[in-house]
Amino acid sequence: MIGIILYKVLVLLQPNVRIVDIEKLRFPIGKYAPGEIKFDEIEKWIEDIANLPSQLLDVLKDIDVEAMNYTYRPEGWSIRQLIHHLADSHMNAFIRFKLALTEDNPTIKPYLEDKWATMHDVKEEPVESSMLILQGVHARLASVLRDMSVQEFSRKYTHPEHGRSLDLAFTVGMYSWHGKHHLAHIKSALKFGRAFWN
Ligand code: NI
Repeated sequence: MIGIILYKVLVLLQPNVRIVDIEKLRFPIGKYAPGEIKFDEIEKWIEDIANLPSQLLDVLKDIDVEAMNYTYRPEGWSIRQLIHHLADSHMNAFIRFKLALTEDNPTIKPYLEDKWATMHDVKEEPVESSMLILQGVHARLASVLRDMSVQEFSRKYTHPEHGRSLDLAFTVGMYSWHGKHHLAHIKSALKFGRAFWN
């Protein structure tokens, strides 16, 4: 609430500045919408996934505890929540890849990310534990992905919410995008500072 009021004040104080587009704050790198996927693209996505933990550590290295509360849009998640959310999401991702590589089109278990993101461990705990999770999970996931044959990227799993099967090529791209998407949120939050404080 306070974040929204501050945001409106900020906009009112800067009438000449183009009103910040909330959609742009929400999707700083755009949405994930791959065209026809080529194998060299997949190789790049795998490296994105391998590199995410070190990129996060780099962005976080000089920030203090207070800055962990900064958010990238009014009512958006804090930097602390974003890091813990990445750990929650990518632990699930790792399991989805392993299931799809060892079972025939398994149905995966979705989870309610908004509810996970407002639990005590995500809202209050320091991010070090999730940085360790991300370092471990991304090292393991990169190892799985680098060992996959071209054919294995066509393996599928079923997402019961969408009611459709997704293949692993699409999914590698999705998690590469997901890491960059939230990394961009963290960079925005650091830029905006207390503007959207909540
Ligand atoms: Ni997310």
